[in-house]
Amino acid sequence: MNENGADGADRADAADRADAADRAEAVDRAEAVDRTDAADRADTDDAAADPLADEDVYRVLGPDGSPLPDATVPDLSDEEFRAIYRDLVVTRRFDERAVSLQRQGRIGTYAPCAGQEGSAVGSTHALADRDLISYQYREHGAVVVRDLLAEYLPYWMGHESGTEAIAEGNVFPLNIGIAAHLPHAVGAAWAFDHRDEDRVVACHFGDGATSEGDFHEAMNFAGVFDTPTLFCCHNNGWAISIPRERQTASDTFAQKATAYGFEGVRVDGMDPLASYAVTREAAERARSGGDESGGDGDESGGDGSDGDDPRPVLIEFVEYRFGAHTTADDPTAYRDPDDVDPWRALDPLDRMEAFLRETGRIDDEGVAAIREEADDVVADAIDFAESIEAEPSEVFEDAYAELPPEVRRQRDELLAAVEKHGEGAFRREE
Ligand SMILES: Cc1ncc(C[n+]2csc(CCOP(=O)(O)OP(=O)(O)O)c2C)c(N)n1
Ligand SMILES: [Mg+2]
Repeated sequence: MNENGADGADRADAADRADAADRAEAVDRAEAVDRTDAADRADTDDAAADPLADEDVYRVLGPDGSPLPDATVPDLSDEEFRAIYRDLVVTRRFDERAVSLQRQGRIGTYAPCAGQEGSAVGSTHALADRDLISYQYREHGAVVVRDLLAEYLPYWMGHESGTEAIAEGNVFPLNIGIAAHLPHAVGAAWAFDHRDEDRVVACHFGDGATSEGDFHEAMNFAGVFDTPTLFCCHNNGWAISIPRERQTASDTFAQKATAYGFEGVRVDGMDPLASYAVTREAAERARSGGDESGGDGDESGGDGSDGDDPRPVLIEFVEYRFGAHTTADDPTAYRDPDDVDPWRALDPLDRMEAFLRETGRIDDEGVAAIREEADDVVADAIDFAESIEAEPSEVFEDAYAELPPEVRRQRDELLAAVEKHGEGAFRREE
């Protein structure tokens, strides 16, 4: 019997009935989820509406940039405070221009970081240059602090050289496969420990990454083998359209460290000075097990360590992404634009600038000079990146020391096609 015959019609009917039943069940399930959601939202709405509601989040600066009454302001020189502000401003300027370049077709998809500069910049200032940074794709501020913007921007234009160059500044290539870089970061930290190199790894990832197996495997390994790893979890409230309350039933992301036998701390990621202070302390703990930073003499460290072994730390940076997930995303499809306003009031640039002004470390002229410098640094990076000639065969260069046969075949095919059709056939017409 062919598919137009009676058997076919019966089968189609049966399939329709099954579909209808499935749909009814799916609707029931969705309604049940919605009901639970509504109950959950009642719990979480307070925190979303008031970013300052959580009291266990470490802060140095209040929302207006004044140091909080009980806070310890990090012991930095005026120059160092201004350098943090300068890097925040460069990162914001880079972000604005990168989004604009994408809209003009001059770079590919880009992941904006506005709102999240404080954690990336503050935490990187707390590290030594020799410490390794492994990041997801939104922590551009870390690259700015390492002074690698010009080398890095080409990545977003499709040039492999962009990821190769930043390795020189101890920054691993960014990672799009969520959480896949965490085991590598832990491996690098373990190697530092084995070689008695005094280096830590700061590994950045998002709240969404904590739902991946790689996160748990990396955390477990780090806890068991005492690797000097800082797990920098950027809780920006969203993993694309998935809100934080659908990501985990844990109260906090920091508490996940408890299960792996090490410490987890929460810090305001929109407070650059708090991000600095917490990372500094965590890095000392990761280097030495904390003894140098005033340990209490408890040999066990209370966390399964042997006293002066390096210990990993999980830092939960509580923050918010002001813009879209990437330039390919429309956040109005899943969140109310008004929800962003309470977080905008905590803008890390405004708070840092207010702090510097209030403490007499900067004036109008100083702010204007830094903004001008930021415009220039970013403009120069764009000029540099746009001057690079595309070389498609670069994609084969840096992943393997020796190309596997299948990848070698693909490279040869590309080279043969370039030979046959000429380079121009592979370049975008201007
Ligand atoms: C293994 C894997 N699964 C899914 C995706 C698609 N994806 C890209 S970004 C993203 C959300 C990640 O959210 P989060 O870790 O919170 O980082 P954020 O984008 O908020 O900085 C997802 C699911 C991916 N890149 N890799
Ligand atoms: Mg996120």
